[in-house]
Amino acid sequence: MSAEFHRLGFGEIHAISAAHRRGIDTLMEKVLSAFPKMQPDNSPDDTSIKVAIIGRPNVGKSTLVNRMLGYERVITYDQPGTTRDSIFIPFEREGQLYTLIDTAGVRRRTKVYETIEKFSVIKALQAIEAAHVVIMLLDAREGMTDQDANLLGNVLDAGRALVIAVNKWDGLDQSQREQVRYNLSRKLHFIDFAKIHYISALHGSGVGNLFGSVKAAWYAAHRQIKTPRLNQILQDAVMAHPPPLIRGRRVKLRYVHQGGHNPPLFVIHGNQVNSLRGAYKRYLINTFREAFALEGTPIGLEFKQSENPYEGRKNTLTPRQRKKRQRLMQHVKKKK
Ligand SMILES: Nc1nc2c(ncn2[C@@H]2O[C@H](COP(=O)(O)OP(=O)(O)OP(=O)(O)O)[C@@H](O)[C@H]2O)c(=O)[nH]1
Ligand SMILES: [Mg+2]
Repeated sequence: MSAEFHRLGFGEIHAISAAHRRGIDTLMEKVLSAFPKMQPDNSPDDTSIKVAIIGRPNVGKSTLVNRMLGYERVITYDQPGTTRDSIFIPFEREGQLYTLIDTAGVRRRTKVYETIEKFSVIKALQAIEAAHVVIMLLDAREGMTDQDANLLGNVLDAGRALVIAVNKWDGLDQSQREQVRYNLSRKLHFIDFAKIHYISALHGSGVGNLFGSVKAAWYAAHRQIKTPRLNQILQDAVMAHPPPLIRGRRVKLRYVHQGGHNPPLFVIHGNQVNSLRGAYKRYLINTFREAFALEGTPIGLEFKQSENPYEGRKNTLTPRQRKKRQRLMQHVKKKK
């Protein structure tokens, strides 16, 4: 049957059955492949820093994108839901290539908007995935809501470099500003690595400074640190504060190397390392962060028992981040 159609010379022929959904997927793939991809792919010649701007509807994401670009590229409007889909915009600033990703605001969960809500969350997650650095935009007049905390949790889960920008700073008087600063510093206590900027996307104040933090965060996330330097810092840290005794034996941290980047992952070999608690891990993370100026990026730690290097090969990054997220959520809900 197909062969007969072929003879007519129409080009490629797909045999389908619409009623039985046979061959439809292949057909759709073929049809869609003819269209250009919506997103720039991660080709090696794309050296731009990809920056996703995320936040609730109407916080001023598109206004910020325009302000960073220096011209009106995307539509802004005083109504939630103005931006409907992620938009990738390449541009250059002071010799550095960037791709800004304007995203649709993540909506509150309601029955009526359920489909839109799901769509916007999926789109935001994809933008976070596609980005090197996320700028999380908050509304100064509303502070950090549960929705913001959820979204931040997603950024932490993805291990993305992060800059926080508190927008609409122009509308606040001095005492309101102090109040906002105070509330946020308490609520963002668990994300101590991210720089916080107070900006007005509308008037432009503070926007220029974002680029410095974005670049620093990108650099920190991609940095490769030499093993001897790492070990020197580890030994100094252990000397200054020895790890705890477990069942009468001291936990030994013998050796460290970098196991990955974006985010940086440090793999530490030693004895009884699985008994190490959160406080000591945080101490090590803070020490590495300070020693190597790892600003704006989460840091992962992985521990390996020296006796058997293949035992307990576990990536502690994701559970840590999940815990961190839980703590953050509890914290936010408590403070409400
Ligand atoms: N006062 C003040 N208003 C701002 C600021 N930034 C944005 N706005 C206003 O906030 C409204 C929403 O701005 P948008 O940039 O469209 O917001 P958005 O986050 O892109 O919204 P969605 O696309 O719907 O998610 C507009 O009326 C902006 O003029 C700011 O810094 N100060
Ligand atoms: Mg918008």
